[in-house]
Amino acid sequence: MLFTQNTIEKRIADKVFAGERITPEEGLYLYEHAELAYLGVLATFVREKKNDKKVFFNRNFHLEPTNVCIYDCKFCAYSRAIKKRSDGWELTMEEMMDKIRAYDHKHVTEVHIVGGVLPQYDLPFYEDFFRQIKAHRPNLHVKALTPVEFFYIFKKAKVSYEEGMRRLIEAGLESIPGGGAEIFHPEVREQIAKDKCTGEQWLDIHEVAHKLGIRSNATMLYGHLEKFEHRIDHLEKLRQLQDKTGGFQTFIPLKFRHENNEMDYLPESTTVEDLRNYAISRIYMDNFDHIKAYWPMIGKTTTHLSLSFGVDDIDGTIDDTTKIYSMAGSEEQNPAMTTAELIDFVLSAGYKPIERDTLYHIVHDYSVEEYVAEHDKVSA
Ligand code: V47
Ligand code: SF4
Repeated sequence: MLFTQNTIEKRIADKVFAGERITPEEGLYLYEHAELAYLGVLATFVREKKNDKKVFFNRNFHLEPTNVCIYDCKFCAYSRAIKKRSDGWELTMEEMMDKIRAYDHKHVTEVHIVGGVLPQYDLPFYEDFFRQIKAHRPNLHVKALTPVEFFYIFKKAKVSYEEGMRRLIEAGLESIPGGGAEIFHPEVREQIAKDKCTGEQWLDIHEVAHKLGIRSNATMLYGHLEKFEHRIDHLEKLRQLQDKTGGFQTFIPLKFRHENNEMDYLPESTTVEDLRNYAISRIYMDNFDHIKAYWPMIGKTTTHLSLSFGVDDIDGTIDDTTKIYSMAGSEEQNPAMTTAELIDFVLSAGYKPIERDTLYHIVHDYSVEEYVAEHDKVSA
């Protein structure tokens, strides 16, 4: 039997099965004491209640205008300082539009745009870029920028968060990815990402976006200097904002990868800790519909396992050109899975592959019988 009477595990399990929210103290207890198998049972219960056996993926591509950055986050293997800018890339508008046009005849529904922060990539630049994308391909969803960039470009343009966000939405911005969150708590943030926007500013900018009708994601960079208390503080702040706005779609835990950065002396978290973290996130974030494992970062094997620990979204791209993780030591040096591979990947774990658009409308259900029969024939 997994639970003994009158234990705190039993109380937490009763709450989760009854659909009640667990407290920060209970969340901390789970991080400090709970075993993986127990967490898997609870997280799977929540996951199946919200999303049954569905595993969502979408067809997108990444575009990174530059990897040169005025900031100096200690965990970042990807950026180059301005004084070393010749080692990096800085795309012009024309080069960026060429990258958009390169997907003209491919079935993609979303472009995910993030990168380093540099003065030439300012508010008018991004307004112009988003307008050009939408003029060229109106149905391509623009998911772009994080509060790290928003904070900088709004300040430079001397506009409020609200005015800046309105201008970008008018130009074509449709949703916001989850990056830049790292760990909100200043005790940790000041050590790993001290110059960029604070945790409060990150949350305020997402709140403004939600109020203007934009959906967004949230991340947490874990497995470095933070303690479990800092993770719970982070989850709690997101859960509170979600209660207020309902604007978050997905929570994405990001495992710290330690190669080629200033924190390479730290060991990486174990796979068991990664799975515990997915499960606790699923249990704690009761007002988030989705938990995503970003497979180019965590690797295919852990992603497969994560489906039994609360994860229902694997991002999934036909061509992932992001360098953030391969440069920091991820198993996936050239992350790309074809749609057929991705579907196999999900079916072979016993789940239902569902292609979604950015806003989780179902584009195609690949679990229907004809497809599974066809798939079995092909793989036989
Ligand atoms: O904020 C940087 C992280 C994030 C490392 O919203 C690192 O759909 C691990 O947020 N080890 C950017 N992580 C990426 C991001 C993201 C990715 C995929 C999908 C979505 C989404 C969002 O990458 C940064 C930072 O937390 N990061 N360096 C590293 N060494
Ligand atoms: Fe710049 Fe982002 Fe890297 Fe920080 S994580 S140095 S803000 S590119």
